[in-house]
Amino acid sequence: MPVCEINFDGIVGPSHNYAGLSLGNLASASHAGDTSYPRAAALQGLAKMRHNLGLGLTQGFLLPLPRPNGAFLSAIGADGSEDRRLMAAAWSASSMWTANAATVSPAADTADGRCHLTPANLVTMPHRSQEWGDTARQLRVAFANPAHFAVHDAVPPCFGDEGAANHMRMCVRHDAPGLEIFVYGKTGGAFPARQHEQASRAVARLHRLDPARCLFVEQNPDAIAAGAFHNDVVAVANERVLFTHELAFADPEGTYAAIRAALPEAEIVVVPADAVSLADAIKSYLFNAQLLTLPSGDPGSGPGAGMGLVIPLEAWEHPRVRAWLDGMLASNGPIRQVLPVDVRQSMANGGGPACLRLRVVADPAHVDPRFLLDKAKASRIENVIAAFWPETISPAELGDPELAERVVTARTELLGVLDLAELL
Ligand code: SUG
Repeated sequence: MPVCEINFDGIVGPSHNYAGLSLGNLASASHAGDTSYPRAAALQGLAKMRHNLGLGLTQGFLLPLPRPNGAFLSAIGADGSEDRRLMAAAWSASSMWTANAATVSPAADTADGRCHLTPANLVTMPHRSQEWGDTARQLRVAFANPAHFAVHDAVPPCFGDEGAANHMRMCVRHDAPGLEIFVYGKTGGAFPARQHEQASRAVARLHRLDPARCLFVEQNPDAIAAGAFHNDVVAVANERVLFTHELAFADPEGTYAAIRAALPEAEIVVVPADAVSLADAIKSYLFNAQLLTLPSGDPGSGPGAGMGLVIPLEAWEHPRVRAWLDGMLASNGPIRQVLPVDVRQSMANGGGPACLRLRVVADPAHVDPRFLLDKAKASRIENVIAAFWPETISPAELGDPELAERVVTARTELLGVLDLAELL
């Protein structure tokens, strides 16, 4: 099979809830305390995967992590007197946002010709800092072939790393050598800068990237302060195209010039703040989109032709964003299609279509097939979700032993139908 981009979506876990745990993530804060719909959330996520599979793309998935996390609760000596937010942290289904699972460098970029993956330590947020050990375990099963993959440990916790959400790769074609762009934050006003420069640099070294084909770029502090807690809330790249808000980077012109110097084929689509303000971009999640090279795209017009932008419905329904998108489509630029999807349950926690997927450029034949989706497997997953995922969870229920048992059973059933019980 040829090397291609495989999107690994996180299956939304049965404990999905709104606890308002992520400072700096405006959606998480504004939905704190709401009742969540885990079953609907997981079905929305699955529908997005089916949608992309239907475009003729290769689709994979990653499993929800074990929750509630008893090891975390014992490590903090939980006895009921602890802050409720710590209980909520142990129940979080945040591993659904697999853009934060790891940073991935395809084989074409690395000195040893293997695809390298480094799980993100996610240390800035207590609920997310618990993910990486189980994520690494899972990645080591999915990408077990040592001839083709290297799965590292996370970088040390003194450097915050948020994974692929702060990493973009540009290239003429997915299987060609790429320019890897690491976006870090220094400050974000009242909000934390979650990606540290030294974490990005460590990942680039671990992945044995060519320093001449790496860029380290500072995120605009104003963007973080406005709620862009990850760079993928304000920019997304695919092959030769960068789709970005004008205010995404601290030094936009310097960033574009460096990209063009390293990749003369680069096409940079900048959305100006007077058309879509930073606030509108963050509210609508226009940029938290999957920018995809469509297999059905215009053959013959060169590499990267026929790109589609999978956006959340919230962006499609936003009048100023819609006006900009209509203009973009009419201009016949590199992005030819806009494809809205409904991931509202995830969006209410600040996770759009791009947050829900981890991109791995590789030959699908080298990946453990149990992590790849087809129609029949999608139906099996759907049946388990429909039968076992709780319909609703209110934050007050977190900690309830009966609900804990339901959540554990739901995940066990899922792993069973996927023949992945070794990850229990
Ligand atoms: O880390 N939300 C996630 C959203 C992650 C989005 N990912 C990307 N942009 N790639 C976060 O802030 C909310 C959980 C809560 O409040 O219950 C949360 O963790």
